[in-house]
Amino acid sequence: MSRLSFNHGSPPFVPLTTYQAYSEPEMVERAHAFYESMRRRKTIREFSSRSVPQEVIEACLLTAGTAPSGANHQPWHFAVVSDPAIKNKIRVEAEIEEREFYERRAPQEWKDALAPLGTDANKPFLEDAPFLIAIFGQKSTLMDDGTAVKNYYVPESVSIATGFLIAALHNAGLATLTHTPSPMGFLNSLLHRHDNEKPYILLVVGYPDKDCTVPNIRKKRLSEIASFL
Ligand code: IYR
Repeated sequence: MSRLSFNHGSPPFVPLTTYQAYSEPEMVERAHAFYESMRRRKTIREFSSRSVPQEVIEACLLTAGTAPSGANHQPWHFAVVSDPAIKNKIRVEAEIEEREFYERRAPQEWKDALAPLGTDANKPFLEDAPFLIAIFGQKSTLMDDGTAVKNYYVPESVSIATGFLIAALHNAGLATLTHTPSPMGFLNSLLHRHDNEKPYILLVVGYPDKDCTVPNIRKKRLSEIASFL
């Protein structure tokens, strides 16, 4: 039996009381309304330094924490950074890796793929944006007695929670950038995270700068992303 306290309820099964049913017309309306909201989300790279209430971030993290996960182990940790000194250290370390990436490591094909996005090794948003959320996946959950409980489907679980988080932040009126300095092991030492945790994404969160522009790119049509059999 799992030793994780959050996976032990008494009684072990309870009636489903949270499910909300809608009529078919309501379902259609809600599905379209959510799409109309989500399709306005754009990844941005030019952030305003305007501050964001921490309560908004906290509520969005609670939403992320509702994500499904392997064996309900919830193998994630969100390190929320607003301290300018820590943001500066993250920027310095990230730009070292990014310069290496753009000047040496990245194959030409990868650089060609990134060209339409206009990215480069300079990452001012890591200091401009009010919040950076470093998202870690936990290979195991460390118990108070020092033992470790193995986690399952960690990348899948962390990615789903990250999707929930991005949607929640967008819904709250904030913009994000899913930044992936590679490698980003420096986040463990800067943010004091144990090495059972692997950084997956550095989510940059805030308001768009007033002169923010975005690449003129499109999402695939339904027929390009789905088949019905
Ligand atoms: N990590 C680099 C490169 C980069 C890679 C991909 I794939 C992107 O979609 C965007 C950027 C950077 O952040 O610039």
